[in-house]
Amino acid sequence: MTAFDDLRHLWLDRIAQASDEASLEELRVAALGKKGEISLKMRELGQMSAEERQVAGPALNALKDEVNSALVAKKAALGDAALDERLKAEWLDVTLPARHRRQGSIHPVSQVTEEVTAIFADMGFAVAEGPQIETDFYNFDALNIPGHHPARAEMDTFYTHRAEGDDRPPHVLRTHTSPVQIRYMEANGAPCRIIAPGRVYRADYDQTHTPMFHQVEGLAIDKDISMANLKWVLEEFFSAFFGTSVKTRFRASHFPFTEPSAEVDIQCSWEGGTVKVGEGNDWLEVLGSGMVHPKVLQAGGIDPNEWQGFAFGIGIDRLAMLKYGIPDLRAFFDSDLRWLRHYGFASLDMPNLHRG
Ligand code: 2U9
Repeated sequence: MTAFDDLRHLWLDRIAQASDEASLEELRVAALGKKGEISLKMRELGQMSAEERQVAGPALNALKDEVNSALVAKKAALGDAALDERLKAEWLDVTLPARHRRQGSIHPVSQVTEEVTAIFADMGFAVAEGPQIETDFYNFDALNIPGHHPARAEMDTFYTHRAEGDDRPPHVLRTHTSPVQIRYMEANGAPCRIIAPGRVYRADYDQTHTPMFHQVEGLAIDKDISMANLKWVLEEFFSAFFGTSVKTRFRASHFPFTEPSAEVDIQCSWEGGTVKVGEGNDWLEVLGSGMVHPKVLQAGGIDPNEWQGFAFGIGIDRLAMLKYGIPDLRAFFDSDLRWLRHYGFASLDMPNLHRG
């Protein structure tokens, strides 16, 4: 069968010399495709005599199998070689340092809110939250600030717009977080011990006021709570927050929602234009407080003949400025990246809160 031997050598040589997968595919079609040389030879078997076919049939089949195997093997070899080439050309130095990515930072207001929350949580206060857009009932009436009360005007309230013909009183952007506490009293009754941190809004803008700022208010209601408990809680709080023992001074004051009411100063010193908390003979006003007014308890659905409690309100932004020496309140809300990088905190940067 020299003719088949020639054919065999011819195709095995061609396959051996194929340099890429495309030319190998062309060879496969030319040999074994429908009109391929070996396929045509297979068809010729039909015209052969039975004796001739008995010899040529198995030889052609063997040739077809051999060429097919050679094609498969060559295809795998070409694939391996291509992969080797790529692996040689493409490489990665896994020892190189990672590309630098700038990290964001925690805003001082968020940081201080976390710190304040952690300290009060330690004293058994839960955190309550509520809507920033309120009805005038929750923001004012329930807090003993009726329509004609001067405090309404004093609070520089932002009012929402009402559609023509809608005579309901407009909603307001809450001017304090007190409505959160009214809602909490309504929902949970007494006793209670909560703080309400969050954003509040007043139409006021100058060096010490921004139209949005942050407060944390506290409320503790029980059968025998007094101003003495309030003083202890506040001194405990300030000492933990500033990391040093801090004395407080209560001055009689007036708020519609508390009776009696007190403004609270913390002990500080002024030296070279900088204020230091917890030392010296000066005083710094930082918060308002008092015993919750009976009408306010009533508005929250709590019987003032059975329960009483204290409440207080602190500006968070002011606390942040004091603790971290930040001079300008307005910079808090400028979103200046250089400022944020300078005054911002790393995500796990929780100071050791001093327990006195
Ligand atoms: C309820 C009852 C009473 C919260 C209080 C103050 C006094 C106060 C200011 C401090 C600095 C606001 O951020 S600030 O400008 N707050 O002086 N806040 S008593 O009294 C409440 C709250 C809720 C139910």
